[in-house]
Amino acid sequence: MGIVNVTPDSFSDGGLYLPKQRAVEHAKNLIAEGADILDIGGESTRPGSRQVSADEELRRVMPVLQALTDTDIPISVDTSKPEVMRCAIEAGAFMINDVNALRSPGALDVVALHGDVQVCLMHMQGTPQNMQANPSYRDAVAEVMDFLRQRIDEANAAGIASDRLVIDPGFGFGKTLPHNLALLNRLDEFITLGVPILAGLSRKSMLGAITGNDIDRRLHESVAAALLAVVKGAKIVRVHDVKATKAALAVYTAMINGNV
Ligand code: HH2
Repeated sequence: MGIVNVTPDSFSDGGLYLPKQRAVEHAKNLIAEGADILDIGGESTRPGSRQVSADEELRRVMPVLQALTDTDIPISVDTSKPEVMRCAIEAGAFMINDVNALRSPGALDVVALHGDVQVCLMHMQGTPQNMQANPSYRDAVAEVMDFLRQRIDEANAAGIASDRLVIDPGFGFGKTLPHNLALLNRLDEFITLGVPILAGLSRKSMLGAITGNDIDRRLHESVAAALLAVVKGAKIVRVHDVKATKAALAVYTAMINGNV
């Protein structure tokens, strides 16, 4: 899953793809590099980020989504707002990627009403505004799993079948480095929840905390983290650097298959 951030303030590429034409160009580059899904987002969820209105988010996301409907790549829209979800689905989005796991009032209903759209339910402790202030868990892996199990149950109860769901532990969303590392190391335990796992580790500060590298120099760490996530059971990895990630995953796939 290649990331297309149509925002002025995303943590690694804020402002780069805010003009529509640049976002579309970037999206087409990611497709050429081998992305299987694109994830378009119009609101940064970095720690301390400013929330934007639904209107502003729609102004950013919809023209890019509409410009990409002639490509046949599945498009995910990264949003927590029911109004943005509805417009995105009606414009042909294949997935809603919700860092708030459909907890916003009305979100479950919008997705339930549109029977073929997929949805990613992500775990976050707190909100982007306060999540890194003091993340705390008794047992991060158990608590994140419990949360996702409950969100799967809520989605099912609202009429969203499990074959439409993807789960994500939410690396960096209300977690310290040890929490993030435990989640990565034990990602395979999430397989027991019975729906595919998505992992987003690309360029995140947990990687910088390990190597000391700045955001724009975390390619190697990001590729390693994506590969580890896949080895531990992730079916989708959300990345900025598609080409390098695809190359690493090709080596893994060849090893598993015993051939190319
Ligand atoms: N991470 C970010 C945004 N959306 N969605 C899922 N499912 N999983 C993630 O880990 C995830 C996500 C943050 O990364 P990015 O989009 O690059 O930055 P920003 O939120 O600042 O736009």
